[in-house]
Amino acid sequence: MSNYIRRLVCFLNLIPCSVGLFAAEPQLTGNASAPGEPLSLWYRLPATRWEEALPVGNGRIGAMVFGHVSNERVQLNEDTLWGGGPYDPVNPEAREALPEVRRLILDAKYSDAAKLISAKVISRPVGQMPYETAGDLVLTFPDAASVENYRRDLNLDTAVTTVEYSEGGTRFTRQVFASPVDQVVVVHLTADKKGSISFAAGFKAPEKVIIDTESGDTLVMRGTNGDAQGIRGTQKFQVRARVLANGGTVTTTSNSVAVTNADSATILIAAATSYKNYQDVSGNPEAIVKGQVAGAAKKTFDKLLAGHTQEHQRLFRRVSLDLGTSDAMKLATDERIKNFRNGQDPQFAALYFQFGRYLLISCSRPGGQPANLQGLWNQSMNPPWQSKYTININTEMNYWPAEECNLGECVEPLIAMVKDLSQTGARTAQEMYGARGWVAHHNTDLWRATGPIDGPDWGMWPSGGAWLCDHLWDRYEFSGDKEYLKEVYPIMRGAAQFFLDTLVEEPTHKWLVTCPSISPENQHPFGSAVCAGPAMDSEILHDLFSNCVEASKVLDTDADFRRQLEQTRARLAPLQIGGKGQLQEWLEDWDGQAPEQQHRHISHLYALFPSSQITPRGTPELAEAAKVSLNKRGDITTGWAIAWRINCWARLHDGNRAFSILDHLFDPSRTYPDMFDAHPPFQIDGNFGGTSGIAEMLLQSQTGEIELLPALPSAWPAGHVAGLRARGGFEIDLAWDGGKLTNVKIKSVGGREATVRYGERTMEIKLKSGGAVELNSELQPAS
Ligand code: FUC
Repeated sequence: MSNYIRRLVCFLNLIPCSVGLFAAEPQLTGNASAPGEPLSLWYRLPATRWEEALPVGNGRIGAMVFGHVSNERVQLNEDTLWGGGPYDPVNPEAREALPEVRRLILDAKYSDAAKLISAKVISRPVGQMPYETAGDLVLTFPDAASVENYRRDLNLDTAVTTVEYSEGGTRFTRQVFASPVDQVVVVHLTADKKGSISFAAGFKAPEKVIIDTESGDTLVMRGTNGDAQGIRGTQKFQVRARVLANGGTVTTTSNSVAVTNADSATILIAAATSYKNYQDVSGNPEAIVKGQVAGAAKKTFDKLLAGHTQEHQRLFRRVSLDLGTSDAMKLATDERIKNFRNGQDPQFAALYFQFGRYLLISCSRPGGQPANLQGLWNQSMNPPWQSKYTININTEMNYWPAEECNLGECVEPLIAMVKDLSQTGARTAQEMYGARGWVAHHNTDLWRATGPIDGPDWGMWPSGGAWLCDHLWDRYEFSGDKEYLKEVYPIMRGAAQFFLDTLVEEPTHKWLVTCPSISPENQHPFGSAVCAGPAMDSEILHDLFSNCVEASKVLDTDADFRRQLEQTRARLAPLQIGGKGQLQEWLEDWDGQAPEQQHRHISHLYALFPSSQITPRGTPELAEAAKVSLNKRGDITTGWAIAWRINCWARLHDGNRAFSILDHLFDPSRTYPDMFDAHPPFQIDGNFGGTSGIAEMLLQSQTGEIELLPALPSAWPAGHVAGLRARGGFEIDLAWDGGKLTNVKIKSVGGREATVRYGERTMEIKLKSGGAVELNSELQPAS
């Protein structure tokens, strides 16, 4: 069958359309003009692979748009579409085995301990459930001989992705966005000549779906989620696309909707599952998506677009960043990534920063699921690491930029997940450890599984839930909202309670330590990662206990528990400096003998970032030790691990070192053409960690002071940032020139006092809620 006939057959819906089968794209000339828009990603050609497609999302549903001319692919996601169903993976043999595991570890029989953990402690099943794709919407257009002036872009300010091209003298435009207001993905097709819009829409299905049409204009995909790890898929899901045309005709076959000679067309796509919460999958996706499509269909396209843009900009426009511009920004985005190492593109860092904020707004909004390993965007039924929540670094990193970059609301899905984990984790604490409180190990999924998974060297780590509690406290630190703190305090308290019940006394110093545990996911020199008292655990517990102590004071509650925490905190293993001058990763000085000296995880550096237990001014010896450890680990590693190092060097006030590592993050080996971070493969944590790193270079507030330009690199001699947030409830605008602060404006949201620092100079400020002050480079009131 010739290509032309195949395409005609497809267009007339005689056989189902699918990606690949009719993917003959026309001859194409890209747009050579240089728009130089500071807040757009743009390209001269369509995406040839998923990591070139552009993401849109409303926090719950998302799409990856490829921008193909003849066969457009809009890959869809819904954030509760995961494999399996409610399950409890706790290994019933764990509780009896744990005393023996502890004895083996304290006798230094680490490999034997690891074997026993594999046999009796690791969860059943050994893995957790995968996040799944919701399939593709495929649009097939009539043959085009040649196409000119092609361009596609993603505008971060409007949160709309647009494809434009000219064909036979007609200019075609396709816009796609995911509306948080109307809960639909909207695809809008127009042309500058009437009657030019003709296409057929179909779904390309993942497993177990039935595709149908309804009401003469609507495509419906009904499905069941996948089984995984022996857990049956018990969710139903539905994706529904209604095609509305202006002029022309709309016809359907059993599995496609065709539009012929319309002036314009709008496709409204809704997606939902039967997930109500981690224990209940009795929802009615059909009722949900029907309601959403019907609601959106009542509005004009212009109204849908205006509502969407306004809601996006409410969050996005809170922060602006200018690091300077150059001719480099006139290039297409993929070309800028390739060229970045040649220097002279300061604006790319600002674009990366704003892309990170765009991604967080698009994948983590109140009411939805938190950002997983790929945020919201995944084209597979079994993505890398199942695109779960890896809580030994990756999930936390996703939320590092949130508060500082003025997106506090975006943390709400994470807080809701931690609340769920405090319930499932209470069962795990009780059944596995016979302990009160709650525990979560190194991973979780939609079903809030909290047991140790994968194997002892990855899963046998009890501090995931405790680390997540940092974000509960940070929300209070940045907002000062006591009502909120009252709600989350019991969750923080429960996390601390678990450790009060399970810490063990190590024989040498009589410190209280976690056991069994690991320093994620690094093997020590004795044949395993399993150990007692890795530094990271003491550091996390130090913060958890301190935050609970502070919270109980703010709320004036729980005095006995507070005392218990203070006493236990005093007996945690301290930060130690090893024989090579390094910050020690384990209880003993094993660092120099560990098999992977350049391991991607820098778990013991938690004390430097995200924690503030190590600071250059407060603990200079430890800060030096942290430098030794960071230098030994090296700068070049996986995407997220590079991002962690940027934040650490910013905390050490070394802007040029932080910038040189940023350079590695922007390398094509770590940044895909669509600017998604490459572990590789795609993992979104590097985007968020990089965004946080850029913010940390400009502003820090973890020591009780608001520190301005603490790690400004020489590559950004002049610039301006507005809207960053500082702990204590402050909003900061600052400008600099010649590498020096020129002025700063500080607005108080919470009405608290603050010390402002620039280099060695400090200034006390006292502001009422809503009050603002402007200071000059001397930190004196600006005239
Ligand atoms: C941790 C990391 C890996 C990867 C995975 C999702 O296990 O060590 O590099 O990021 O999470």
